[in-house]
Amino acid sequence: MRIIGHLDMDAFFAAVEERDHPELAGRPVVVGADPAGGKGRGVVATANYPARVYGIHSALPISRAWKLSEAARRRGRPAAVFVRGNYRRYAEISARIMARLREYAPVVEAGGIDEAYFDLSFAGSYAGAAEICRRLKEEIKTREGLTASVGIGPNKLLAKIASDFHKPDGLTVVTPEAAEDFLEPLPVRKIPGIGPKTEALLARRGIKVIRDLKKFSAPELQEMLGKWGLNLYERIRGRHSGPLVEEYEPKSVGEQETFGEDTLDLQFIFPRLWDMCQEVWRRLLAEGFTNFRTVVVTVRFADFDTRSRSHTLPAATGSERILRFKAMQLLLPFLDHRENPRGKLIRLIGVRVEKLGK
Ligand code: TTP
Ligand code: MG
Repeated sequence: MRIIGHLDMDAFFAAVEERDHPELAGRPVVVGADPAGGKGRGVVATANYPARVYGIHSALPISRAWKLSEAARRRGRPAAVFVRGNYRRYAEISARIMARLREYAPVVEAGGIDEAYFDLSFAGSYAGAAEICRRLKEEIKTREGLTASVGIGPNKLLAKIASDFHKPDGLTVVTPEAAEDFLEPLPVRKIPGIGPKTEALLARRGIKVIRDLKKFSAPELQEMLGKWGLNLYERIRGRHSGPLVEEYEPKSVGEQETFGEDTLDLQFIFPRLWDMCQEVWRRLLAEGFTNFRTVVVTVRFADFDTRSRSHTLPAATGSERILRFKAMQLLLPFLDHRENPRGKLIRLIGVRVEKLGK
């Protein structure tokens, strides 16, 4: 019998800030870019639960978060505290939590800075697995002063959906027998892989919850969503065979920057791109890699329309010069009629390398 756990820290960055700064306790906290009195241009990394009550959440423009906080203040509610965030510190704490987790389970797959899958099959039963997770949560609480939510299920898919089911400080167990009933009332968006676009496409056909999706045959789903429809047919029935991938290797190294103002000024943009490539290169080496094969450039226009272009080289290269050259080649079409016929101004650019090698 396969039993998989998924752990996800609650409001991770914000929870670390609250713990490190007791004066923040109980207040709405927003970690992210400088709001600059409502004129700030980056985004929210995360918000704690009191701030989420105001409608503030990850990836929201920081200026919107500021307005929501101000609106709350005018209603007599406490204004949010905006914190820049200390990413190195979050990474350190994450590494410590992952190390603790490895003492509880033999196989751990780190899925991101604040989440991991782990194999609990050795527990022999769901009750045994739940007991292990209760102790793990307790240890994280006492030793790190942070709460985590954990899900347990027959595969990664169900474990992940279960960890999200009851937050914060939750523990949700979904046995194989209960899996289909557990999934049916959930919004389709809860299935990893269904993003806002697929959600909207399905909503137009009146499909809101997983139960609605189950009315369609596998070929019908394929018709609707392409190849991924077949995969989805299995997923909404709780079936998923993905193995845990233990060795954690960064899949990519990237940098991005939101400009102080929207621009199409090449004299401004190119040096920024240059610096970003330099920083990507520095981090690639710092992570122990020496080469890459793929370069990705992302552009976000002033209207938030966001696009990426990538190029994979025929062979890996260890040249920073080639990184700069390729990044520039990928960016250029966004600056002229090829990808930007209406001359929209650019808000953000990003550079990322993938297919890393040593
Ligand atoms: P999440 O686990 O998605 O969010 P969370 O831990 O803040 O809140 P929850 O209780 O709902 O799990 O992401 C983990 C951290 O990753 C989060 O604290 C900040 C960072 N992050 C970003 O920087 N930008 C983002 O868009 C998201 C989603 C997360
Ligand atoms: Mg989290």
